[in-house]
Amino acid sequence: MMLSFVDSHTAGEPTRILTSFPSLVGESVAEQAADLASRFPWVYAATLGEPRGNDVWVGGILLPHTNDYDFGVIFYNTTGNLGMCGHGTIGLGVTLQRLGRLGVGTYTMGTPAGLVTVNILGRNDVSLRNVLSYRDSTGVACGSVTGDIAYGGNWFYICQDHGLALSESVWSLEKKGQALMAELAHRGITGADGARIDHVEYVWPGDDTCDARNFVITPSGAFDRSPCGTGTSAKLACLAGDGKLQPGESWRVRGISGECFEASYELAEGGVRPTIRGQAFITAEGALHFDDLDPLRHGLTWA
Ligand code: PYC
Repeated sequence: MMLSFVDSHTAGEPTRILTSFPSLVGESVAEQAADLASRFPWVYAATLGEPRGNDVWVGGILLPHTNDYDFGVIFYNTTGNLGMCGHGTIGLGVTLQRLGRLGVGTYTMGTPAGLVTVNILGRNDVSLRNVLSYRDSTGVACGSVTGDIAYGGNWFYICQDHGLALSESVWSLEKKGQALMAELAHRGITGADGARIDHVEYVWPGDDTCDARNFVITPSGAFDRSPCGTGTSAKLACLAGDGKLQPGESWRVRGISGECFEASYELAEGGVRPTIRGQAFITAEGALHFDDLDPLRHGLTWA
């Protein structure tokens, strides 16, 4: 079996878009994502994990257009499906330009989390108007820290009183973020309707070049090299709730790679609709090979 792909990075965070994939069953993107998980459970580790990648990668399976949207996508990481992915959307926009399928303009994108508007602004420049984002609870204690629980297409625990320093090694921050994520699950702290919190976002004050810095742990346990589009969306919902950012006001967040996303929001029923703008660059394209004779064709997973 062979699958065609295009790779890109958005602020250092890699995205691998599969441009050929067997048809998935389901009316909605959420149903097709469920079909992917049940019939192709190997795809997560095989297309993103070792030996073809590692747990930093986010993948996307491109779905054909329907009457409801111009194109669809199921984002995933090495462990399973993501509801949405902001950096992946910016990477996908640049990938579709590279393939000659999109030019500068505005398009609708179906995702399991809902409809997203994608604006191709230039060759490497993309913005997205994300799904409804909202804060579910504020000041939730977990051990020695407190955090807001908010949704931006995925569920986040957003923590500012962590006492951590950005000068600390990324591996140490990653380990602490993983431990906090495990502690949230252990204590039964969830998003709305018992949704699993699968991202932890540490936030620091900004400086004269940005409004905030962040460091985000993703469901695979790896840290997001970019400022995380869905995490930025969740944070915007919190800033709006606290009256610290007005609708339409620009907010700039710098991720651990040093690159920034520009963000703003509109008020919407039940929350905010964030707009996130960033840049992505193509890094590779080709075909993944899965040789029937290769005992490790479905990738390596470490316990
Ligand atoms: O940019 O939304 C994002 C994202 C989610 C996981 C990794 N990146």
